Amino acid sequence: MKKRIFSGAQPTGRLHLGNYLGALRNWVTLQDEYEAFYCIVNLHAITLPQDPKTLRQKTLDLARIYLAAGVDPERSTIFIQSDVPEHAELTWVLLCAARMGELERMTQFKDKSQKGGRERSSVGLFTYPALMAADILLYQTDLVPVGQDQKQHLELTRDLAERFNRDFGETFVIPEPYIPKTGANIRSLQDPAKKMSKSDENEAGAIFLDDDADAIAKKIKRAVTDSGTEINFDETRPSIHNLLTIYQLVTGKSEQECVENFAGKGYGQFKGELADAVIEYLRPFQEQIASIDDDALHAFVKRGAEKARSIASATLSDVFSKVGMS
Ligand code: AQP
Repeated sequence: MKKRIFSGAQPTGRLHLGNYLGALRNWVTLQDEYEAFYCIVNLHAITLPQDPKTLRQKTLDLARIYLAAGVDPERSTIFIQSDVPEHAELTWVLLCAARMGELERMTQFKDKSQKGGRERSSVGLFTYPALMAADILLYQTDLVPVGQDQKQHLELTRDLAERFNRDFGETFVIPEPYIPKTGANIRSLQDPAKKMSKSDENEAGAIFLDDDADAIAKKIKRAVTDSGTEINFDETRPSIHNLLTIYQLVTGKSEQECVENFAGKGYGQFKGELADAVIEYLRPFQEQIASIDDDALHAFVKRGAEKARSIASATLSDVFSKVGMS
């Protein structure tokens, strides 16, 4: 029996190179070895205000992105979260197991509620980690490939599962995080103190997956650099470290090969080569996107939801029975 993985992305904004290098790329590699479930987490998306028409379109577009990135619907289950009502139902049970103090410690809520203020933030944004825990635990997931920003949520998921197992008897598999050593924390091109993010107001900080060659080259040219001239993996020079990490991931070179490649070269030449490498890396993905039609997508996600439900409903009925529901 293959071990199981679960991961997802929100159909919000435009996906960027951080999402690709930190998550999607690994989903594709892991689908050979694991039984994979890749969800489009549209219930998470409405924790912040969304335009309904745009959300519906982006939900299908995200399925297209999964496929174009190389997720194979014959090997992996691709589905839309709201098509499997068990996600919302298990969330309620987990919310009753979670403590206010635990949720109050989540840094993502602190970050995301900053803009509009805590008082005006939705309760859904506050309880987001319990929904994420339900996503993972419903599938008795062994491994969760995510970027560094989701580490704390995954720790909470493990705590909730352990607590439930202790209180009601063995129910959930305790999931392990899969956070890649390189690429789990791609930084903004404009401010390396911040992660590359869909919701960053400064669009120059992110390379979006649908940026054309011209836009990619311009953003890399304008990327901030550190003082000094050397191009190496020095953690105290986060801008160059970030750019070189991107170069390493898109070329598949080792750290040493990257450093040797740029020895004695200036920032201008480095940025030019980096831009060419990113453009080439994204080209097959961008060509593939255009060839996937909506009918095929509808069929994949429908089939995916049926498969997902067959597993999710078994877990939920076990949980309901253990907590005393008929
Ligand atoms: N900068 C990043 N570097 C590496 N991995 C990243 N991920 C996100 N940003 C980076 C990973 O991408 C997966 C899908 O993310 P999501 O759709 O759930 O969005 P998010 O984590 O909330 O981050 P975004 O994409 O920047 O969106 P906003 O701006 O809304 O916060 C996850 O595995 C995530 O870890």
